[in-house]
Amino acid sequence: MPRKARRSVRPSSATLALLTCALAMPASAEVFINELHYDDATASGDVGERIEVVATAGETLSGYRIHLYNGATPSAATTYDNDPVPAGSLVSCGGSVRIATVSYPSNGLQNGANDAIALVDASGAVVQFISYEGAVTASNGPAAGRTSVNLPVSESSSTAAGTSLQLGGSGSGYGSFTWRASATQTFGACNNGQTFAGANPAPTITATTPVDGASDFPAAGDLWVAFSETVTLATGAFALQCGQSGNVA
Ligand SMILES: [Ca+2]
Ligand SMILES: [Ca+2]
Ligand SMILES: [Ca+2]
Repeated sequence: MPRKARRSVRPSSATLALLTCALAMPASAEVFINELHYDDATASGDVGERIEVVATAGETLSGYRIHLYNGATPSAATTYDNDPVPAGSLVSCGGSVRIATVSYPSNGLQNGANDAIALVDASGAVVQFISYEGAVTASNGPAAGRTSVNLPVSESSSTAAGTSLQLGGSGSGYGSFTWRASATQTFGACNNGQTFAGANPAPTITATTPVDGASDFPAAGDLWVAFSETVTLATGAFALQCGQSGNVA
């Protein structure tokens, strides 16, 4: 009588090697600062100061951090704070993107002139170094020696609370968008007038060992599953289901 056998499968080292080969990110994948608010007219102190980060292919933001630089001396800006970027969530803004927001206490972000923000990835590499109200050169921290890219827009002590500076436009990466003057804030959500091109499709399985329907797979053989992009596998993510048992070679 045929019987079904079912077992959990743990990826072998060979599996991991295959996954590594198959995991090239889409060329358009990019992580950047998408929105910020640092100064407003609230008499008791700025409110709702935040920095939003977007990952255009929905990639993980685990390990990313925001480092803040005081550029009162623009030629030698120094760090005054650094915080982790939260995991964020997937949001559909044309294409599906991951959006995460770092929130600060009142006056947690300095008001310039010349203050800067470094976005740093999990390996410690600076992926973006921008400033507001003037360029700076960092003298310490992860961006040491680098000169910032100054934003073309800024806020002031007369900026309305509840607004922010945001990237707008249509495209797939930072270069496709432009910074816009203060508008109603959209932290954690799609920016005003910003559309990401292309959906972010779910990963697909590109190859397996054994192939579907194989009849001669050894009982102790390694199972391989290759995906079209990076995936994180939970324990027991796969099971081998046999329609019929038989002799083991
Ligand atoms: Ca400052
Ligand atoms: Ca502030
Ligand atoms: Ca937003």
